[in-house]
Amino acid sequence: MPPEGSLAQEFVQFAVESGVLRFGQFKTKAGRMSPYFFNAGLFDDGAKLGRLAQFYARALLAEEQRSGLAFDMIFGPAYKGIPLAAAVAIELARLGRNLPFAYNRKEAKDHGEGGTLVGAPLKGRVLIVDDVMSAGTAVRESIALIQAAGATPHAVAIALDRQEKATENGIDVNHSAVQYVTRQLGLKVCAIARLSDLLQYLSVQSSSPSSAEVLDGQHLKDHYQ
Ligand code: OMP
Repeated sequence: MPPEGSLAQEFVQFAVESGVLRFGQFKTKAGRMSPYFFNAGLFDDGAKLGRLAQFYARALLAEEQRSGLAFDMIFGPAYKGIPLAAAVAIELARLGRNLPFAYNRKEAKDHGEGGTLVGAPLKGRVLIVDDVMSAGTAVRESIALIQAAGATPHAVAIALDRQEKATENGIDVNHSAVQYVTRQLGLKVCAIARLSDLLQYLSVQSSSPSSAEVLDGQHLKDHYQ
């Protein structure tokens, strides 16, 4: 579902001003060259993280109104999803929605409580909170983890939907990662902003690269869906 326009514009501006959204030449995890990159790790103080959590919460509440989105708990995939999901859980609790929260370790712990999962037991309809969706690999890993624990991956909240083609076995396929996650895997996707919002933002800014420069990049010709 496309996010609410003004929320998305406000968020893109916040990401650019925080230095989280940058322009240049970047290589993505899927090996694609990109004219921009969103580094959520640069929401690197309490105020920025708190504001970011407010954007996620507003996008989630708008999605709830629009499509009846509902979930029983929050999951943050290691590493970057952990502080994001924690911040969103705190913000939702502040708004009167106190929900269980869990995250994973990348390496299993063989002492103490052991295992790879930390926090509340994974059960019911799980909301995955992560930073960005590009080819959809990260979200598929989270889905597998949640299913293996016997819970239901129900929805994904991301800050930015790059609107790129999904990959299967490392090869681009002819639908977007979000389409793949919604249609094939049956999850709802709630993005604060999408690439189209970034392009709209650039179209009214004079200091940043123009939307045409970004859109005409080879990356988008090859991978934009
Ligand atoms: P997919 O797993 O291909 O969907 O890519 C998502 C992951 O790529 C994110 O969780 C990030 O680790 C990373 N990423 C960014 O953080 N920002 C970007 O702008 C692009 C990527 C990326 O590598 O595609």
